[in-house]
Amino acid sequence: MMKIGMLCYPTYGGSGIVATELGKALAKKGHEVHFISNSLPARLDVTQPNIFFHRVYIQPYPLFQFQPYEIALSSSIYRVATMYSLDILHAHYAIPYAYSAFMARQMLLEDGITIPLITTLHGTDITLVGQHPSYKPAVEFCINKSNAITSVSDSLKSDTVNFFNVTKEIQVIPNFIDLKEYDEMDPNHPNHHDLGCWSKEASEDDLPVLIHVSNLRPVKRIKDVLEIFKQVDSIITCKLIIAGEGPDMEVVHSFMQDNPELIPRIRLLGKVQDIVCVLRAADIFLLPSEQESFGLAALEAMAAGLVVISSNAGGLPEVNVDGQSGFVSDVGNVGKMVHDTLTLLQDPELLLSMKVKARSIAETFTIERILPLYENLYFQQINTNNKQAEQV
Ligand code: GMT
Repeated sequence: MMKIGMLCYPTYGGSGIVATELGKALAKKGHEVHFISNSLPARLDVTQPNIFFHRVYIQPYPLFQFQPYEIALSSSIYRVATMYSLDILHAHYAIPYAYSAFMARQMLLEDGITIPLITTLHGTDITLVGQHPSYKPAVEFCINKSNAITSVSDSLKSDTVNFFNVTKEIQVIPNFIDLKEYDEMDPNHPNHHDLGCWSKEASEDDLPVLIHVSNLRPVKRIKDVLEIFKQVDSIITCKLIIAGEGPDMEVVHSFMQDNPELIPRIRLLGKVQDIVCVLRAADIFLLPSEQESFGLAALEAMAAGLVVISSNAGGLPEVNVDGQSGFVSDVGNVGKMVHDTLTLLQDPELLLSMKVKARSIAETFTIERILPLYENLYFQQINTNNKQAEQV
């Protein structure tokens, strides 16, 4: 049994979801998992055995124009590691989690405690924000100071090596899903479109449903989502669900104002708790992102038996296999994405066979396959750390 400090964003973003699902699976196997974050991670239930949550409190002070979260986070990590004798720290997303974990590790060292740090790189910590001169030197530093580094796709690994001077090997451990949550979603299931709280309402008129799930940041190219919907709808009447909230919600609102005839067929759900339930309502998942290190949202859609129309950004082609689970296009090639969506909607047999294929590809990314990769890495790092401690 290991005692693991899981450091992650609590929000609906993919890195927090991966950290939470990983922690939950580790806890089920008997490991003690301590989540450290500024609020309770979205999918975490602290009443479950072996799960602990430690909130990072930031003391407001009039002198601070910006609240120093990184310092409060380092103090929390230090405190939890000491109180619970943690064996290992796992930081999800370099900024600020790997950086604050490094500081906490240095603080622990002063007390004679050595603790290995694993950093999982998730995406824009490398491809976007992490490259900004304000962050780049610190990101590079904390990557190199981690005892082990993992990335969620081959593409993100090569981006990391290309953009940063990385002195350590990066292990690719792909994201995963818990298929049990999707079991009754098998597209061959007789009630496939009749399950859940939302699907009935959505399918009462039997129109095909397109869906986009994201935190609506510019990187998701929401304009492309709306344009695909508009062009497809002009040929085959369909509906669009948008789940999630974010800065580009304004883009959605102005599109709706400019296209009032489409308003009845667009459903904005905001943040959604049970995404599986919502995916049940849809046929095709749209993800035309500018950057996407992996595309967990696409994998979740595939597990729910949806076909994916995506861009070829980053690691997306590693998840959405072109011509099998969906179709992949160059970023911004809305014309091809419209064509591919219409091809599917005009050929129900093709749509169904690709739904089945999407689900079977999703079945290669199960928690059962991925969990041992993380567990082995933890064991390795803890053993190396113990051996080094014995030699001192
Ligand atoms: O990197 C981000 O923009 C945020 C991050 C998140 O927390 O949502 O998303 C990234 O990590 C996910 C989980 O590993 C991946 O599935 C997403 O593809 C990735 N997002 C991007 O690369 C834009």
